[in-house]
Amino acid sequence: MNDASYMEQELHSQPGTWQEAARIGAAVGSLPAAGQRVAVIGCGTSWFMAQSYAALREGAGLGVTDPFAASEAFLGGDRGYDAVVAITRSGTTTEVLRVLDAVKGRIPTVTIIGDPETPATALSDETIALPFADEKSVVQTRFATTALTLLRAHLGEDVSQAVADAREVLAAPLDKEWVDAEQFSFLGTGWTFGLANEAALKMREASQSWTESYPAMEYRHGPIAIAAPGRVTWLFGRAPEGLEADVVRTGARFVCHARDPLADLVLVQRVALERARARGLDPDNPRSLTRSVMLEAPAAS
Ligand code: F1P
Repeated sequence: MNDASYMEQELHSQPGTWQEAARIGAAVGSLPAAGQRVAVIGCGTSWFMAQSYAALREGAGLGVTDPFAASEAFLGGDRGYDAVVAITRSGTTTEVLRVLDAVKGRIPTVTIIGDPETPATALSDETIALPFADEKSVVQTRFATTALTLLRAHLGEDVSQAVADAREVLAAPLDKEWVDAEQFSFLGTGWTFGLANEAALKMREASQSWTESYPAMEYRHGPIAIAAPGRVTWLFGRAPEGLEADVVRTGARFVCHARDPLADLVLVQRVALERARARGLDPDNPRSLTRSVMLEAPAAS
């Protein structure tokens, strides 16, 4: 892998970073306790990981857990949040910093962060640093999945099957049909809806591909009109009854694997990388994107 892109190197390191995160997650004491009302915030990829965590935590009966894009977070007093969990690889994303600043002293915050030497650390009551999962590529792969693995382990999940499945996915040949397809719709239910959103974003960021994402049961409520030969409908997790037949009838390719859904996201990362290569794009420096979005402070009046 001499001339491998950072994205390639980073996405291939995931089984190892997941194992490390699982160790930390199982022991960490700063994440919200069972029963607490929690808001989870992030931007871009980190927002989608927030969606997955929220569905897992609330689904496990551990308390109300609401995910927000940091720019659209409603954390007012009458919502009664006991804790805010922020997810940010860079620690410099303006919208995340604004939320941390706004709730300081009012709601306890814990930030899962890739680079702890950044402003988010001073603005957070607690941090969980994952510098071993930080990345050089603009397009995030391992930080996001490693943060989510930490959270899954903290919720009591055994992630060893996910690690094993990721290893398998990284060694498997890629289906050429996925590299050539005209369009992808990604679907999920519960925690895998966040993964579907992230898969669609990854393909857009790395390879400028046309992608969409929906809760699986929403797909028949209109978006299935896009499904056609040469296009792919990719479902994370279990397929709702009858969905596969409905998609197959359109001529689109239906993809749904039995493996751990987070490992299936690794497969999509690989497809995104191959599509970037096939189009002569540099996935480490995607068009119009920066490592994080840093907005200027409004001028003082
Ligand atoms: C979040 C993020 C990335 C996105 C883009 C801009 O960054 O939105 O997900 O790919 O590069 O930044 P962070 O807050 O996790 O550092």
